[in-house]
Amino acid sequence: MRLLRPFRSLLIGLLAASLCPAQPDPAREKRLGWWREARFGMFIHWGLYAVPAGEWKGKPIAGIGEWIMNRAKIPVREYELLAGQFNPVKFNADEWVRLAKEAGQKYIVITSKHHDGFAMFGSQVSPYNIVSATPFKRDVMKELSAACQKQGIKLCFYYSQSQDWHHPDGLGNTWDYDDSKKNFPKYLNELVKPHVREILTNYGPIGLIWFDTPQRITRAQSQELADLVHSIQPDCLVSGRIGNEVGDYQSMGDNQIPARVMSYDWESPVTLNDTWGFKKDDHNWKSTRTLIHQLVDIASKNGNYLLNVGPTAEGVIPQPSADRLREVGQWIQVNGEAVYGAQPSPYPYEFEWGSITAKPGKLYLHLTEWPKRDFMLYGLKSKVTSARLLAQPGTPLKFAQIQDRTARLNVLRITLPSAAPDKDVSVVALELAGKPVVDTGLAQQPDGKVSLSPIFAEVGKASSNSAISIDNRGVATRWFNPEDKLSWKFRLYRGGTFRVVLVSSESRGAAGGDNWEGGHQVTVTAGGQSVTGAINDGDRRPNARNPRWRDVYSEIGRVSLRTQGMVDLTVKAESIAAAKKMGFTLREVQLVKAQDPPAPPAKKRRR
Ligand code: H79
Repeated sequence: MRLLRPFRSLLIGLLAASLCPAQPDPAREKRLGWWREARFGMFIHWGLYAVPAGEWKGKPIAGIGEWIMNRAKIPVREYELLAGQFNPVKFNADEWVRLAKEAGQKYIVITSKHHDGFAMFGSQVSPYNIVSATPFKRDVMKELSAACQKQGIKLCFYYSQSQDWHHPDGLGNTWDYDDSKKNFPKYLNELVKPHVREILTNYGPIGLIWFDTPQRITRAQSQELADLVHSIQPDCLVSGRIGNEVGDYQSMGDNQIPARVMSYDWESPVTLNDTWGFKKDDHNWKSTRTLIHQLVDIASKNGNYLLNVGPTAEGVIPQPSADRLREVGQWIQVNGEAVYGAQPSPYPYEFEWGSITAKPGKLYLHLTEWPKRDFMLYGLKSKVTSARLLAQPGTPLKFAQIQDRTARLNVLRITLPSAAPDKDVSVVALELAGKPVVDTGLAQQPDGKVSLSPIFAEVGKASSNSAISIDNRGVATRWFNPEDKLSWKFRLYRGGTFRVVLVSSESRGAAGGDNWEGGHQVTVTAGGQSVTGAINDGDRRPNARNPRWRDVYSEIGRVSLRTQGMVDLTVKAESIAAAKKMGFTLREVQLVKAQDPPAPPAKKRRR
């Protein structure tokens, strides 16, 4: 059995390869060329919802701004009146496009029609559009198209194909229209397809159509829409949210960044504060530091970063957004080489110190924390021929590579200047002799720490009723059955005493309020030793990569691991508290080197 194991996985691999031949569609590959190079785009949510800006009849409406019609259940006849007030006299297409350029963004995706059904382009299909229904009367998309062509930015359109709260047969409006009477195909044929034809015909070359929330749409309907796009502009991409997996690339959930390198093309749409469409009371801006971290983290995992701005009803991109975008742009001025056209990290897992991107013959180490001493990287087998900071390209860095065959350990040690050249992310560019070859197995890191994400765990479900699943953030969710378990194998290089820390995660499902549940008793078994302890709400910190969902740290005990080599680790719950229906959400298991033996009691030391 043991002997057979490698062959078994080989067989499964071969079988999988033959079932899903890695045969990329040449037309799609061609379409994806510019998009893979771009890595960073500007999302713009702009529509009638910018007029109420989060407030209706004197009351603040909770939630994302562009949803105000739905959240406040505003009747169509009332919401329509906003068009008469929409007069964005400060709108200047050249300025918006210039801001995107200054930020280092290569494409703009703007809402041509959001769920509220109002077309932000001149249309012959329906008078409910910016040219026919507002005092402004200008086709802002024509102006943006001209500005984009002049400044070399790809213009792209968001289009809500399923939800349309204005059209009687569109989805989502159940307060004006009887849902059971809706004729969805009629809406698709009479509004969506003619609209899509217009936005692909009247505004020059379009980079992509960003469809969203594919509710109720059948595979045939999604396919027909994608075919329509490609028939008019063969080079125009279709986002994954067209539904039924017919898009050209995948879209992550809103504000979600996955926990690992993905093999496919993907994009994360991210808000600068907590809303997409402008809300006057939302001042919860992400820091520039967080934005740069997200940019490099996403690139390191094979994705694109689509960062949103929500202009006001006057046509102004809020100053805090513009300031941050320009700061990101300054960073890109120096470090863009490590982002544009970057290939993902050769390591499948995340590093606590930052992220890695690659190019042929090159690796880029994006250091979000500046090391106190030398920087060390384990597992790189390729020969490094040079190292330099992108911020100081004239100064080669000293480095050494050590290979320990018995420990199966490759160490790269780089000597860095004492101060970081950039306060947020400093990038070390390595030149390699050949392709990067790395040890991809889970392993202890140079600081002695072992971090294990559920995304790499073997999931042991106790029964077919077990609901446990691992989301894209790497969080084990729906863990209600204490018989379920997660297990990992990792390589230990240096033994010692380790604190066993379980990092739990706030749930992303629950809307508002407290969305975390603790009180579970959990056992971790590592190298044959078991410790049991409680998941408690002691220490909550924003997650560096997904700041919307905080991490909750619980230390449940210590284990002593002495021997180098492969170690088995299993997490199992003894009991799970599930009154709030969240259960045990696990984002990571950490073994942290206990630095010093516990201090002896104070009085003994003194005498
Ligand atoms: O365009 C942005 C969002 O308006 C759109 N996608 C991004 C890019 C989006 N459409 N639907 N959703 C996101 C999911 C929406 C969920 C919520 Fe709600 C809307 C949570 C709060 C408001 C629906 C209404 C669920 C609870 C209340």
